[in-house]
This record gives sequence, structure tokens and C-alpha cells, in this order.
Amino acid sequence: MIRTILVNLCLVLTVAAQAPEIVKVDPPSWWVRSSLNPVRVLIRGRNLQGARVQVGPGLRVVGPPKINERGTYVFIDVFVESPGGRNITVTTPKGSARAPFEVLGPLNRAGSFQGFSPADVLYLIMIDRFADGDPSNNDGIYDRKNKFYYHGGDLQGVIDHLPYLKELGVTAIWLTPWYDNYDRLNEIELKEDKPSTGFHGYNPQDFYGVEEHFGTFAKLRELVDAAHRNGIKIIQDQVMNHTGPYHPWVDDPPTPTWFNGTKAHHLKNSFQTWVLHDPRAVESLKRETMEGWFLDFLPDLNQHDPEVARYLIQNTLWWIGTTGFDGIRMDTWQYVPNSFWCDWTSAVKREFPNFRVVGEVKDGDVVHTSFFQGGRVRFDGIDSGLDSLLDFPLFYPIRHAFAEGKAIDEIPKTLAKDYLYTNPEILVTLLGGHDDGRFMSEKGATIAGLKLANAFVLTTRGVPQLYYGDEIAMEGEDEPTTRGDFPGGFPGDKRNAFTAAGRTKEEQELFEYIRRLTALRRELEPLRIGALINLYVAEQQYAYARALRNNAVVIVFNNDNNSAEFEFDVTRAGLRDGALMHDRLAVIRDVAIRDGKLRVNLPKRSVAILVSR
Ligand SMILES: [Ca+2]
Ligand SMILES: [Ca+2]
Ligand SMILES: [Ca+2]
Repeated sequence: MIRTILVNLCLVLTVAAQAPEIVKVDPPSWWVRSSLNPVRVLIRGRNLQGARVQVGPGLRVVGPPKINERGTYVFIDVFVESPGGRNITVTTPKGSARAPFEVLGPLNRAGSFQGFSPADVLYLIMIDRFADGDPSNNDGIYDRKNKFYYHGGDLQGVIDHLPYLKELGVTAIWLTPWYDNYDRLNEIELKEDKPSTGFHGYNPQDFYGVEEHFGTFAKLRELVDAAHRNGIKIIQDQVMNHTGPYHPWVDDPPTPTWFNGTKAHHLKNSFQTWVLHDPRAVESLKRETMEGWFLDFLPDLNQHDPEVARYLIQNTLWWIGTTGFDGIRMDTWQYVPNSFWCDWTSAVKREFPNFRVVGEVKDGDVVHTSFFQGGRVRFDGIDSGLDSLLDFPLFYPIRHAFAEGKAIDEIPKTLAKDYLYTNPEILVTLLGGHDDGRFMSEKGATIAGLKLANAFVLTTRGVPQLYYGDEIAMEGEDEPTTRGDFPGGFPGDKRNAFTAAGRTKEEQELFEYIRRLTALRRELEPLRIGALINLYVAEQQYAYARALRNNAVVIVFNNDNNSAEFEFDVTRAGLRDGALMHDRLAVIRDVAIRDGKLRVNLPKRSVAILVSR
């Protein structure tokens, strides 16, 4: 009995000494006249049991706070009324704590939140590997000799090379995630038996932070503004499926159902993805894929928990609203429930009507990928609202044909399935990305083949996306080496391939070739929005038109290692008899249309882009 009293007394004394603390407030700011108001604020801290929440003028608390048992989180709805630097105060009988909360003025929408379209040329940059514009942020887990450590690339490096990107004809940059990733070695994910780092950005430890190796929030805003001044849009890479393994939520989740499972007890993602589009599959068949932890160590967020859903939706709106960028590339789209995406896309479009989102569904099957595009209610009764997808079903045939030299007819055969998409014109086409070995490291790849691949991506339907370094034929056969450092972007580099003088003759020729293609796409409207009409298909020859009103461009490929002469009908493209067709790539001489037909003789592995004189 005496012992019990003593123990209780100790507890009381300990608690009495502990005043409330605030560690973090998410979001840290919001803007007036938002379509979302009140804002649900998540306060993380200590000793918050029984807390009352008060806010400064310009804000109003709506309803009672919701506090978790451990006293480490408070959820509170805050109505945003007028701009200014405000405060949030939590008070318990033991004391009080205060944190800033900024109310921003109405958003300046001119030139921001632009979305993307087939008129754009996207360019994917892995921030850490592109250019080091600020060596002062290269800290302890920085080692250029280790392919799994930070190499020093940053936001300043991107700002410094905007003129280079403009010269190439890029109009939108997709940046790999800039979220704050863990500041230490990742001992959970071993690479070649050694700890790795979050240099790639896909393991967030703070959804509201900018990775300190890349710069600050102010630097990010500077980048968006500088890009916009140069006519270049910015696309953020977001992750809503999971957090990094060291996110503070993992050991202390804000709600008991914040994650699907716990660190000790969770499913592992089996990547049995086809069941997701199967109307006959029972829900339990989908559980491993939807709720399993990615790679077994990335904690899977439970978007069915309304607090998680609200947190993620606000997080997306906050990044767009506070920085002004133009589009999102969403990671691991298919592992997140469509019911959540429907709410998420609705919230994004309500606040930013022109905004566009491209989802990553890494799969070569059109039947599977097309299921995730919005614009149609699917068998589950839901329209996800997703605008675009990375066109992986077309990516593999591009590699097979132009790198490996296999049959080119696999490309039109894939395009023939376009009717399964609600909108194939907005799909993002690519010949390279950061998760696959580079084009030039495929067996059989040549510069000639890489030129053909670029000519195809920049003239077919969709929104073309380039991958940094492919314009100078960089190599890298697997995931770590495909993320190589751009030569000239880093202190001490032997040459600077960002300048013509620093490129080899072959690299310069390729760079100029891609530049000519982007210029043609900019100049010739049919290449951007013309209907794609397949005119001729043989095993190694392929011709198509991009037709718009009475204006058509005819693109003719010979992917064979011998020259090829062939003839095809072009009446469907609306070209008139007798018209003289001129090759803008100067591979073949002018050719006239006779009896509604074009007869071409193409050298081995070449392409012509024909316009009427
Ligand atoms: Ca740096
Ligand atoms: Ca960090
Ligand atoms: Ca999931």
C-alpha cells in the first residue's frame, strides 16, 4: 500500500514538471480565399493531454481539439480569416506553448498553376545528380564516389542551368522529390550490403520540409519564379503512398490507423498489380498490393483514415499554393485507393483548375495502365480524376525497336490500344527515366537509334518527356548508374557538357538534333495537337501523319539496317495531289504526292519529317 502511494506520488511529480511543448505544426501556413477553409492543423509535440488551443487574430478555432492518448498530437480545425503572422497556442494546467502560423494573402495566380499539355517538352532532373550550385550544403552523407550517397546536386544547380534547358527547347522540368529525407544513413535499406541515403528523395521524413542538401524553401520559390521567367514550368514529384522509414510517425503515429500495419507487423507488397483492375477480384486479393509496405520497409499510409486523407490533400494544396508550380508527377499511383484519389484530384482542381497530374503506373500493359486514367467511372464506381500517365506501355516498344533494333511495328501495335484510354493525347511519352537503365546501355544501342527514339517521342501523340543526360548519350545500365552525374555540373569535373565546347563531336551532334526536333515541335502545330494517323506499317518501316485541319506533317521511319523504298497512301492525312513534300531533317530530297501516294527511299536507320512546301 505504501509502495503504491509512493509510485503514484512520483508519477504526479514527474507530470507536474512537464509543460506542453510544440515540435511541429502542419501546415505551417495557409492563404485567404482558399477553396479549403477551415484548415485542419496537426500539432506534434509533448505533454499535450487536455490541451486547449487558442489562435491569434486573423484565425478562428472551429470545434474542439482531438488529442491522442500519449499527448503527442493535437488535431484542430482553424478558420483562416485575414493575412499576417499569427500564432497557435496550446495550454494545459502545466503551462503553455506557442508556435507561429502564417496567414498568406490571396494567391497571385498570374503565370502560376499552369498545368502541362502536348505543347510542352518535359525534362526529368534528378536534383542530386544534375548540378551542384551550392557546395555549402554538401554535408556528411555526401560522397561522390558512392553511388548511394548525396553527390551535391541542388536547386541552385537547376537555377544555374535554366538557360541550357531553354536552349535545348525544354518547357517544363519534372524534379525528383524535394521533400526532406532523413539526415542520416539508411541502415534499413542496404545497397550492395551497405547503408544508403535518401538522395533520390522518395523517402520523406517531413512532407512539409525541403531537403537541406537541395536548398531551402526560399530557394525553391526562387527556382519556380526563375523558371517561369524563362518560360519553363515546374512539376513536383509527390509521394502519397508511403513515408520514409525514419519518419517520426513510424514510432508514434498520430492515429492508431495512420499506417496499414506497424513496423513489427505489416504485409509486404507483392506487386501483384493486375488484380487492381480485375472486376472479379475480391478485396482481400488486393490487400498485399494496396496495403503492403513497399520493398518491405516503406511504411504504407492508410488513406482510408480520414485524418491521413485530409493531411495528404492539404499537403498537396500547400505546396502548389505556396510555391506556384504547375504540375505533379505522382509516385506509386496504383498502390493508393481510387476513392482517395477521387477526393484528392477534386480538391486540387477546385483550387487550381488548370493544374495537371501525371501518375506513375509502372506497367507495360495498356489494359492495366489505362484503368487508372480519370474521365470515366470504373467498375468500382469511381472516377479517379487522374489526367495523365507515364506511357510505359509505349516505353518498352521504343526501347525494343530503336535501341535493340527489333521490329518497329510493336510501336503502332501498342498505339492501336489507345482507345482504352480516356485521353491518350495527354499521356507522357518517354524513352528514358530514373528507374531504368539508360537507352545507350541497352544491348545494341547506337547514337543513330537514340536519334530515332527522340524523333519518335517528339513527333507522336502525347506530352514528350526527356531524361537529363540522354541528350548527350549518357550511359548507365541499371538503377544506380542511370542516375549518374551530369558532366560539368560538379566542382572539379574535367569537362562541362552544358556548353558546346565541353561536348564531344558526337554529343554535340545529338544535342543539336534534339534541339532541332523540339524547335520543329514548337513550330509545327500538327506535331503538338494534330490527330495521329498511322499510314504505313511494315516490320521495320513505319509512317504516320499528324494532321490538323488542312495541315499535316508526315513522319517516316526506316528502322532497318538497309535502306528501304516504299509507298503509301496519304489521302487520309488531307494532303493534296501534286503537293511537294519537304524533309525538315534534310535526310531525303523533296518528294511529290502522286495519285494520293508518297514514295520514299530512306537510308538505313533514318527518319524524315515531311511538310508540304
Ligand atoms: Ca550542393
Ligand atoms: Ca534531410
Ligand atoms: Ca498503399
